[in-house]
Amino acid sequence: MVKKSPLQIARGNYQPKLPVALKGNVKVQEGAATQSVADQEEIKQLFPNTYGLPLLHLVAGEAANYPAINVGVILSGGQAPGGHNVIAGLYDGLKKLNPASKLYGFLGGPSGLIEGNYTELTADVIDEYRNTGGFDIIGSGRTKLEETWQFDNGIEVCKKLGITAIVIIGGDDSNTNACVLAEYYLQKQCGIQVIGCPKTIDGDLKNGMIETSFGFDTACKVYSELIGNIQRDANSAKKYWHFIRLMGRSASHIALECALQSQPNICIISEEVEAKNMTLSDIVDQIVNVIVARAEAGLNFGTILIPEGLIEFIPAMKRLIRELNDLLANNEEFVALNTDDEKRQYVKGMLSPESRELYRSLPKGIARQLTMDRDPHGNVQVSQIETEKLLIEMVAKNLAMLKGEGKYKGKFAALNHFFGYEGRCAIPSNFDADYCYSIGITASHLIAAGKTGYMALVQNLTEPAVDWKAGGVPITMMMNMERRNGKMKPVIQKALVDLNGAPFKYLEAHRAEWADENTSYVYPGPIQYYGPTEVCDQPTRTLMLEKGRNI
Ligand code: FBP
Repeated sequence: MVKKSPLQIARGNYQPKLPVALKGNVKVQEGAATQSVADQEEIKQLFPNTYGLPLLHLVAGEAANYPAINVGVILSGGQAPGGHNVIAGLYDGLKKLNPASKLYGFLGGPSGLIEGNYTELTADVIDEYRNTGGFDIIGSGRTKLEETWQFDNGIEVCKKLGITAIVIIGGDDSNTNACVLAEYYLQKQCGIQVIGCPKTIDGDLKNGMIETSFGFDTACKVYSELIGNIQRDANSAKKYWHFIRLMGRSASHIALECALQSQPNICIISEEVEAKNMTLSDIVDQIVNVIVARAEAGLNFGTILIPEGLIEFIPAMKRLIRELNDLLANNEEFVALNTDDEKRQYVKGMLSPESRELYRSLPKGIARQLTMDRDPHGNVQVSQIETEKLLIEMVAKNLAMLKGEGKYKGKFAALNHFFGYEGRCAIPSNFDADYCYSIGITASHLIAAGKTGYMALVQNLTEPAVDWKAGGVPITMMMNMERRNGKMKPVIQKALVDLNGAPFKYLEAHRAEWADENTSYVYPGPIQYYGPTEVCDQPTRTLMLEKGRNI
């Protein structure tokens, strides 16, 4: 018998709150036809069968008889709190429509579909995982579904299991692949529907339709608790500057949300760095100015939040990374080189003069990290690049110089942290538990209505769950053309921090006050699952501000 904590046991019995439209019988209503957010002609040509589909709304309907169906579900990419509840919602939704329906889980991510690794998800299994964090129910993976042989293998595997619909729970790249798969299966007329669900702690899968991806809420609450704890420690010991790097890939949504929750002394936003064309030394100067000012007030401590993708947004660095991406894509010559030094020399020989200069100036460790394997989607693995250490090194040098000139009299002792994996499998907050369960139920209705190429949609998320609205958005609607691995590809447009948006404006309006000697730290404390709704059910500050609410 597996031992469980009291909270695990209690969460097993938690019944997620549902929007009123998903509680009883449901029908799917078609709304307006759609078009892609950009590059309409190219996307239409690439997706002739799934382009321009209408929006879908789930509304109260009559009782109806649905045939039993077999569905396969895939967890794709990085873990995000709430994935198990999407699966539980999907299971409950399918069983409610017809108890003879079956749900299969493909193991280890998309490769489970291609290789035919699966398990049937029965009531016993689902009950074990309700309201839990993690993706361990079936595991996840980053295999990219893009080759026709993979799609054809998928058809064979589905035929064997009688599966007529696949649900892919993933981020922007995985949902792009879901759409490619939906289009291919329609072209082949093989009778397999594909539905996507918006997952990622990074918060960058959002747009006019998707208000937030699931997992962002819980992960940010976990990191904000830790940042708050560090701030209490800093304010007690008064001797360390904490450089805290936060996950989030390219986008700075996590850093921004954590700043809104905890009010650190400094929060760097990569998108602002790029917009202002800042160099690495501009960023260092900005940090140094705050440290010197606080030191003058006798405060030799503080907190600095750094988004993990920062390095990609420093314009010169961005050029370097673009050159490296093109240079290293399918480059067998590079792969065949044995030592780091050989690789370094090879890369230096191939770069443009400006990028070569920058590459040479970087500490060897960082330069090596930039040439490490891309993920299967062609992204630099920014979680492996220790920008916080690079900044500490550069800030320390700068302060030592100022000390020599008599312009800085403080003491600088720095500690580095990286928060990412700590939050990805946390027990989902009430928000994520409810949101994910609703997404799963929504997916079951889209399947029952015979839809394909859609993402399950739950909106109106700053209202109580009972007032949320459910539906479906054609995935092609969210697409544009982008350069990946050296080629133009159709992809779901990533949402970066909008510098004109309310969350960034709030940071901008308050950061001088947070940086100064009147330390204004907030200590969010741990996620609360039971208690008053204003403590337990609040969405992120980002979502509140984006919806015009006060925080
Ligand atoms: P997804 O985009 O797949 O949701 O990944 C989220 C993330 O946690 C990023 O924030 C991070 O850069 C990356 O995954 C780390 O990847 P890995 O789990 O492969 O180390």
